[in-house]
Amino acid sequence: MARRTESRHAGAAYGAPAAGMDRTRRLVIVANRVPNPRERGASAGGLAVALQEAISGREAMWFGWSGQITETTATTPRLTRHRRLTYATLDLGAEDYRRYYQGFANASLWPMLHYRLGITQFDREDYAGYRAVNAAFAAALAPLLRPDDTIWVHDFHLFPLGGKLRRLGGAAGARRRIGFFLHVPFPPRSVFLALPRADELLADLAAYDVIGVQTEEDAAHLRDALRRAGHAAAARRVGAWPAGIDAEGFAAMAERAARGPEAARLRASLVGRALVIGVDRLDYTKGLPHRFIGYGRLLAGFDGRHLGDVTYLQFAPVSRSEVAQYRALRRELDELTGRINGQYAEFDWVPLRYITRAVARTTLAGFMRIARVGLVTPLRDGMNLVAKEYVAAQNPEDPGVLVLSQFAGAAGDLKGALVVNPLDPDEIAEALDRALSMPTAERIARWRQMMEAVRTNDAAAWSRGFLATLEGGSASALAAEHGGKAA
Ligand code: ADQ
Repeated sequence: MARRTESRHAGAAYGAPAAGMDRTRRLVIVANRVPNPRERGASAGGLAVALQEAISGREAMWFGWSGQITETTATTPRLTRHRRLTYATLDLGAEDYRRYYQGFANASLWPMLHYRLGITQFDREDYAGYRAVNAAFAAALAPLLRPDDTIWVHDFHLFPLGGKLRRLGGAAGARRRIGFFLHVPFPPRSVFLALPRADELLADLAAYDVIGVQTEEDAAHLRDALRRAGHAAAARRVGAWPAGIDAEGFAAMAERAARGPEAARLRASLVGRALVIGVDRLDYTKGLPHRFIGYGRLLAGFDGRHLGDVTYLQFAPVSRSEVAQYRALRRELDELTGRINGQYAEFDWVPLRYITRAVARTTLAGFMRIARVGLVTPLRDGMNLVAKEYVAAQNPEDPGVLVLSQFAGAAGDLKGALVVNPLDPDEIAEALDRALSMPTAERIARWRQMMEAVRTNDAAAWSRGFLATLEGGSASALAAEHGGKAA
């Protein structure tokens, strides 16, 4: 899918075929968060893992927030070099953190982009703070840039950044290649436009040379919104590149970890029971309450045959706990866990093990391999890398079954999953029942299809596909796209 999109879209946008990635240019990655240089590898998060391939073999800089909160937002980035990669980080002032990050990014954009208008908030001062932090990022980044850098901006925190960088850079800024990738869904235009100032955000997106999203559905929504807001040229620069993982690397890690001491402890604790695993951030987009209720129905129904026979292990590290909805969700899950365990547990069996801490990636990989079922049921998700990690972690001779929401971007690729509507707890219970009794031959056939997709649309294909389009277009065509501003 990525390859097809790339050539069609490169041809349509620039009138020239993509010439491929240009590793002689420096790659500048801009994202809200910059990984800690000391935490590279095993404990790095989804974005960091996905971008490893893009960074390797070329000079790169990663610019963004340090994760530190100080009195006022810094104006000069802190630079740390690690081989050919420079980390450039800014501390955020407390007020900026509250308005830009907790406010507009997490309480306005995040719910709206996940189709949750009912809990979408809007506050003009938060929005002003969001634009101010984007301006501050651009002002701090501009002096570090070289004329032929390729700039790749990530996610909804930074919609305005590209336009701000162009305005700061004069003629050089207009010529520079700046791409944007949205990791979360892009909803239908009518949902997007419900957010005040949505038209300004669309104009922000129109400043980028290439605008990437996860799926063709997202791309269609974004093109429609751009076109009807008068940004027809920008609509032609939209393409879909599904984010992926390092499939072979994760598989090897899972195999190794499944032989380690933690996996042995987990296995011993199961005493032969089938394991269902869930791995998510504690977020209301992940559909956790419906999932817990679905699991409760599995235990309550099906002639009681799953009672005492299955254990569900859910990791859900607490995130964004300053936002009210997240605190409410935590209370709801605490209560559901108590109710399910109170109702069904035996003195030697706890049906639901619920852990609100993060775990090391290697440990997770090993646990995923032990699990008979991977339960991934977000109400809406850009892609969902956990689904792909679960598939990659499996033993090819005795793989587990993936139960997957139809509303995760990953459902487009992973046809071998048992696909469910995450709003229907009974459907989740039925899928779990089917997964737990699925014969080996069917499990293998389904897993093979999924593993093939995870390998094809891996992290390397994602970043290569996007960057080939961004770096392959000719400079004059890009200049024409931006109203002929380039000299
Ligand atoms: P996220 O919303 O963060 O990413 P996801 O794609 O699931 O979601 O990636 C999460 C990563 O964190 C995975 O690598 C997972 O293993 C790890 N993780 C999750 N829970 C963990 C835990 N308890 N302990 C340790 N690690 C844990 C955004 C979008 C997604 C999109 C990605 C990549 O919201 O839809 O797939 O970007 O584009």
